[in-house]
Amino acid sequence: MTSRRNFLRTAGGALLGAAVVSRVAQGAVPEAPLQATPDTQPPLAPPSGRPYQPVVTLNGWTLPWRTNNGWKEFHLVAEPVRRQLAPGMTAHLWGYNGQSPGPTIECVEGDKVRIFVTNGLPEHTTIHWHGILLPSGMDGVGGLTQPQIPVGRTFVYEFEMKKSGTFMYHPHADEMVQMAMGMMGFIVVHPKNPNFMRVDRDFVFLINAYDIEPGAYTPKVATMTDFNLWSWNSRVFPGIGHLAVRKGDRVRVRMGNLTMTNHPIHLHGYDFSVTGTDGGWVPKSAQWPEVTIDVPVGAMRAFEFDAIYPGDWAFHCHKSHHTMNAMGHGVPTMIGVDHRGIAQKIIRLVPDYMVMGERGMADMGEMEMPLPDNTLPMMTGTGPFGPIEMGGMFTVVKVREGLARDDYKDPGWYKHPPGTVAYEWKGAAPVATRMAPESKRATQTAAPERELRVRKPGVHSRH
Ligand SMILES: [Cu+2]
Repeated sequence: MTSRRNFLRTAGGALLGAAVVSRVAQGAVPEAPLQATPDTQPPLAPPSGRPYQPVVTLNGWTLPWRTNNGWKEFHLVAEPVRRQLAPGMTAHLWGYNGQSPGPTIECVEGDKVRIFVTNGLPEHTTIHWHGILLPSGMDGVGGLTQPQIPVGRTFVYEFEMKKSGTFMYHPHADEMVQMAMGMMGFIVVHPKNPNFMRVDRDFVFLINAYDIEPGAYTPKVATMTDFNLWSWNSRVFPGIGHLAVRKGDRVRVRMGNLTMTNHPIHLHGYDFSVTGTDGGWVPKSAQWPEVTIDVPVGAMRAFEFDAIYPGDWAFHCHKSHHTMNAMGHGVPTMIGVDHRGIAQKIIRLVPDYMVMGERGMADMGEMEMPLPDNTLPMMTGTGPFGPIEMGGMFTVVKVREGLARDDYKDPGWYKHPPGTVAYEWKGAAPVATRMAPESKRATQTAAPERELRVRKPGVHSRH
């Protein structure tokens, strides 16, 4: 984390000149810490106030605060940021305090919070506190409950956290653009009683999506549903952090969806209980079991499980397009098409043309394909047994024996006990009974003429 003092010094005149700031008795705006790395940061244990089990933000961090006369004071700076989506691709986004999403805000039920929001964007903004019960004038809807925050100015939001739970923040100003550019953040309000809904590990992330042409840096802001980068906290596999879990821990995962479509989020190896939404905690008697939880648009879900099964457990969105990166978008289906002869002719005209997909697309997982600068292969990542063939919304929950209570480092790949890995049959091959092959079927007398339209892979059309 770097100091924001330089920023405050240069922008100080504008900050202190804002009328809203002078209403605060203490006058000075708290420092706005800045995060320079997209790596998952260790949980921030509360230095003061009521105790709680802090959360871990996947590829993110928690915003430090100061206490001032009974108020917890935070400072968010909305600004353009550069976010690495995964090694090999950086996006030019808008976010808060150096990253997109912005830092997670953590506090405790009953806390009075004062959040300073400085606008370092090229246009006005606001912040809406999604799910928080607060005075109407603090709700952050530009034009409806407050004037927009002009460029270079700082506004102050003050409210009491009336209930614990899972919430988020995002602009309610030029919303389509500002959310497509990555402006959002997580809010966790911990229960006053630290034993209520207590867990040992508590992971949070926002589900977001971008449309960035291979080779470009800035998202297309008018895309409605056809995004090509499906991300968790503005990261895609293999850039999404692992969830390191100690065997025996009670684990909670909380997610919020700020994309234009629902995401059925699936965890392997476990069944889990749905324990919360952005509306509140689900009472024990009403919790229900799942292995996939659908997170609707503009909604949040929390689920919990006891980590009793060690292993490397895949954790991903179950829409298979959402576990592909940009180069997988708009690729024509070639399965069953024999284009040996035609490929030779095309290569004479387009030397870098590649034949692909005629036997499925698994080859893409290991293929060294020439990519434009600043994009990612459609499926990527390597595991202990070879290419993982995933992208987008995919990561691994790594349940291990003997981790320290506060150890979230990547424990490496799981060492399977002998005799517990799927294996190849080496005995005599059984004789399979099959339908007659297509060519021998009586009805098929002549093969139909095939008309073949060949497109180069990765063409992103129909927008
Ligand atoms: Cu999805």
